[in-house]
Amino acid sequence: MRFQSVVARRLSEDRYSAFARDVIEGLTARPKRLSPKYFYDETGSRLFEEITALPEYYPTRCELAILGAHAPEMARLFPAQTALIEFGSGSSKKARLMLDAAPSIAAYVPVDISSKWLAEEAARLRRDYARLAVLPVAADFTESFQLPRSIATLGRAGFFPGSTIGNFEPHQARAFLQHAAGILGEDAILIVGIDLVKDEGTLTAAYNDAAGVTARFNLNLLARANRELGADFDLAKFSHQAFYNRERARIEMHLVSRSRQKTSVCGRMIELGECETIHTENSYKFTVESFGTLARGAGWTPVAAWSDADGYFSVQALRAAK
Ligand code: SAH
Ligand code: AVI
Repeated sequence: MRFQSVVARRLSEDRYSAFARDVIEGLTARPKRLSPKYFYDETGSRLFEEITALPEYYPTRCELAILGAHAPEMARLFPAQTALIEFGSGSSKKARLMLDAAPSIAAYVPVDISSKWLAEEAARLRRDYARLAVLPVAADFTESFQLPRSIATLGRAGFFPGSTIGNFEPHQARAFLQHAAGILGEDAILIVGIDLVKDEGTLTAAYNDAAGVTARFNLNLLARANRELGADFDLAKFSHQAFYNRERARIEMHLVSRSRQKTSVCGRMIELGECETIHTENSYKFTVESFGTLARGAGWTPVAAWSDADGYFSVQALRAAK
């Protein structure tokens, strides 16, 4: 226990300095940018959970429906005695559908950057799945991290739902898929959720909800910099912006400076012009074909795909090429 708390503290100190470095680098760049991975402190994870329940945010509902109907077919692709490794596990709600459908899963390894949220969800899972080994890993999944030693004798299946892969640039998505192949090993199966290209109205509404939760999620980046870095962003001086960039098939989220302003982060002065934006997230949308090309380019072979009745979302099963 003592050892665990030292590890957790070291992880959060590393995150702190990486966060400070990335905020200063991103806000002194042109155009200004911040990485979406920093949305997810405890407040951000809670706000994301609120987003998933919004009437406008269709991806979670669609993917839950697909998994509800097809998880047993996906589970049949897993090796006997599997460790299910989820990249960016959040509330683990979708993993629960996989666990319920797949008696072959002996261990569940949720990997997430939001360490406190992760620990709480893991405790809930242990309570609800008494015979399952729940082995959370607090890590940035784009970097190398250690898997628990106790899964060494198990097969491995990867789980990457939520269209979190859409938050990467295409070259990063490819690099991530290669990285996941290395983690999961030869002949592994990876189940990936992808949000599909659709009409612009549906797409933009999902990121501009009437209740303003997505705006609060976006602004939490600055609130987090205030909390953790002693920055002095006045949130009232920024507005949320989300639009569909059709050419690049992505939703872009920005924070727009309402006026000319100066703010300080870790002793560095940051200047923003009126209407200048901080680019906070891309959420790429795919077609089944465009995702297939991406996966093949990263050494994976698509072996099955499932969709919802509206064709809004797709869950793909990939097998690592030998
Ligand atoms: N899989 C869940 C949650 C998706 S939200 C679902 O489908 O509903 C994205 C999740 O990925 C969040 O929990 C966030 O904390 C995590 N995340 C984002 N970037 C990450 C990174 N670089 N490393 C590890 N986790 C990350
Ligand atoms: C986690 N990720 C796939 C979400 C998305 O849709 O891009 C994050 C999000 N951003 C705004 N709303 C939800």
